[in-house]
Amino acid sequence: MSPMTTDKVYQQKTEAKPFRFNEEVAKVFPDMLQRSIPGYAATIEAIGSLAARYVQKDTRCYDLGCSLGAATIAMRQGIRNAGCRILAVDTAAAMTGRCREIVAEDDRLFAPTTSVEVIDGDIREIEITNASMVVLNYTLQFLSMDDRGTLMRSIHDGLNDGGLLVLSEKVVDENAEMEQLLVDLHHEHKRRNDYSALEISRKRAALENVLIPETVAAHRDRLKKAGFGHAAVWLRYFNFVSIIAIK
Ligand code: GEK
Repeated sequence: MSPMTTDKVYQQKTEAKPFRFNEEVAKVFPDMLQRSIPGYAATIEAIGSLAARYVQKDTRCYDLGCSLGAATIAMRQGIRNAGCRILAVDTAAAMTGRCREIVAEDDRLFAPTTSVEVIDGDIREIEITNASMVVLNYTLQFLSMDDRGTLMRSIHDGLNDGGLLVLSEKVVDENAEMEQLLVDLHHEHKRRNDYSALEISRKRAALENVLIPETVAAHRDRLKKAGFGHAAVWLRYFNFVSIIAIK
């Protein structure tokens, strides 16, 4: 992959606009995620390890809201069984275009056996079948509450028995004081990663009404209602969590 381009999106912005997954964002996206989401790299690493354990022979894996395909590549490198196919889905053409280039580079370098199909599509309309692993890495948070429930049920129904869901999300705390502390710690983390106070506040405003976080309890409840018997938070870093659920 080419060297990472630094995220300066909110240095340059003058007018306030809602956050969009456009070409400007796609160009700096790996840098943006690494510097903004505490624990992002740990999540990608764990997705590889989990793929090695859970992906069964001749099944499908889904990376829903794949962006540039970081989780897709991690799954592909982790998979130990033959006959698997990864479907990587995103609505943003700027993301899928670059994702295809990254997958092609991975094909060229490693000639992996697992095939990858990058789909320009809405994850609310994708049919999930014969799946042994589904990844929703910081994507569910962009859907409406109704769509979240419907998608979770269709993921559950499309997973084979013993199949795994990885759900990573930004969350809110039930307690206002704790929430303020976690938000402050996150902003301090971003400042340590060289974002200015102005960039942080502009990004925060842009994400308002675009990214709607819920509590961990709400996620657990939805997973349970969708039919997942077991769910565990395996990572929490400030107000970012990653949950695994097994069918
Ligand atoms: C990673 N998972 O690097 N259908 C398809 N894609 C969508 C939809 C939708 N309805 N809504 C949003 N997206 C990645 C990171 S980023 C996280 C995921 C973030 C897509 C959107 O276009 C974007 O690419 C992605 O979800 C969210 O592991 O930006 O905080």
